[in-house]
Amino acid sequence: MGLSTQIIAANVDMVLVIMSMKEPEFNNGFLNRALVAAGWRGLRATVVLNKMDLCSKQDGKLENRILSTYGPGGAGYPVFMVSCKTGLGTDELLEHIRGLTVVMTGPSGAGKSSLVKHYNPALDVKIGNLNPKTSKGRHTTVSAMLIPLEKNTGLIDTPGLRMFSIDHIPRRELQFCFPEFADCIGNCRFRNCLHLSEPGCAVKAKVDDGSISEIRYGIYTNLMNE
Ligand SMILES: Nc1nc2c(ncn2[C@@H]2O[C@H](COP(=O)(O)OP(=O)(O)OP(=O)(O)O)[C@@H](O)[C@H]2O)c(=O)[nH]1
Ligand SMILES: [Mg+2]
Ligand SMILES: [Zn+2]
Repeated sequence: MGLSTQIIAANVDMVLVIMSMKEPEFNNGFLNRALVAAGWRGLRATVVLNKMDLCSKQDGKLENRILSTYGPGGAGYPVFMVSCKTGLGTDELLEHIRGLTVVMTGPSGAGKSSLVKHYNPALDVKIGNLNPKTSKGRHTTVSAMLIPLEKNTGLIDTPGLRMFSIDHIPRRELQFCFPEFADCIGNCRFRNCLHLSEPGCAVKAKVDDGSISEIRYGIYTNLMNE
């Protein structure tokens, strides 16, 4: 069962992509694909970086890179840095999803069920331990579950995924899954421009002048070349 099946099951307003900073290690490829998949479904997406309590000063560089790539100034997704362990950032996140039904997705072990438990400690939700050798999760949650948090707010816990498949998205449509490209798509010299190496490309021009993140553009071209 993929995200799409779960989304049909409930009227979902937003996808929360829950990634851990560590244990398991932050996974660019997962996040990139999850954001594309959400965009393809026409869903708003929010990035949640969990396990901030495991981060030290040395991780500041990674944090800044993630923020500038995916957050305001980059792709423009809301980014929340949280810890289910200490509660850091979780009030702000709750404020962000208030009144919405949101579905969580993320790698196994990222802390999706822990977030549910944090908001609703009385709930009998299974939290898994990690494989000590790989620091990966053990696929503890096996089916999707809608947890009502407060009036009109619902959080859908789902089984962790190994990877997000975006194979169903036609190549020429991938550009529409990058929200920061939206403003200039249509301004390219060629109508069917794929923003790779065509002359007069408006997307490429924005990359060159720094208004589209070079890292995000690189993510786009890598996914296009796969
Ligand atoms: N240090 C730390 N550990 C956390 C945090 N959040 C969750 N964990 C731990 O991460 C492990 C996995 O947590 P789960 O909530 O079961 O992860 P999940 O994303 O639901 O995993 P699946 O159900 O397998 O997809 C558990 O050992 C949690 O205690 C956090 O903020 N900090
Ligand atoms: Mg779980
Ligand atoms: Zn173009």
